[in-house]
Amino acid sequence: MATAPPDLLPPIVMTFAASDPTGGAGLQADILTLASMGCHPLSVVTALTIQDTGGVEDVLPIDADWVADQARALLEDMPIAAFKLGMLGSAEVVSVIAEILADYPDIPLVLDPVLASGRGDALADDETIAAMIELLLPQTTILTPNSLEARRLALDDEVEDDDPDLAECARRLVAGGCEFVLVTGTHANTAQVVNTLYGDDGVVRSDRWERLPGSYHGSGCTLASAIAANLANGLEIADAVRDAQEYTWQALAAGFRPGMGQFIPDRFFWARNEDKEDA
Ligand code: PXL
Repeated sequence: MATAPPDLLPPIVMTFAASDPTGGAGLQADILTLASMGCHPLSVVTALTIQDTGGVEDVLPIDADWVADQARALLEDMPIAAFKLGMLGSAEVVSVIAEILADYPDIPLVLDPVLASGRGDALADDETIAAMIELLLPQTTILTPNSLEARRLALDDEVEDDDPDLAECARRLVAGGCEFVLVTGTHANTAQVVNTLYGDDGVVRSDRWERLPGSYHGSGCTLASAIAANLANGLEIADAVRDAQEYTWQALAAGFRPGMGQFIPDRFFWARNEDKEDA
């Protein structure tokens, strides 16, 4: 069968994430964001969830061999421009993903360390978190924790009353092997949301955004996928991060509340703007 040359393809991004049937977060959020930003998403399912816009009811991790086989089949068939990792479900799954990624060291990797939902449901156990730090961090181009996740990942269990500030957390995470860390400030008690990108030499850029009212489901997944899409499209890291924040802010500003719980970002806000203006 004839195949299109790579330069005629949209950039292909492979996401490893858990299904969120609401379409708010997780795999569905990644697919919507990547497609909206001009990429073709390949979706490797790491877990299933039962949830509505009010909260997560249950999680079923997918067998690690099934995760590996989903990815390997795609990787042997198609060229990948970027990887994005979200909720991974178990330490075994983290381990097989790390093994696969080690075969593709030149492809940018965005790691969104999903530890809990925005509503507080735990989405990673201690063993999964430890595996992420040990096996994935050293392969990561950019890690995108919120401030709570940054603290959890950077805290030194051996030190009594360890209380690093966010800059120190970022320094430790870069020392742990990732190239860049974008710490998001949605959980901070500040008038504006401040997101800060750190690299080897400290702060690379810091961006401030008007804090939107309401509680959003899937903002972190949207931001991390948008960064992956921008890297796949060839942007440098600082530009990829800036543009992805702009995209995410607009998706949140256009968010809607389809049920009784959280708001969902509208990742296709640009496709609907004209209708709104005409109305
Ligand atoms: O927003 C983080 C997240 C990621 N992935 C899945 C989720 C959530 C939050 O609920 O359900 C599947």
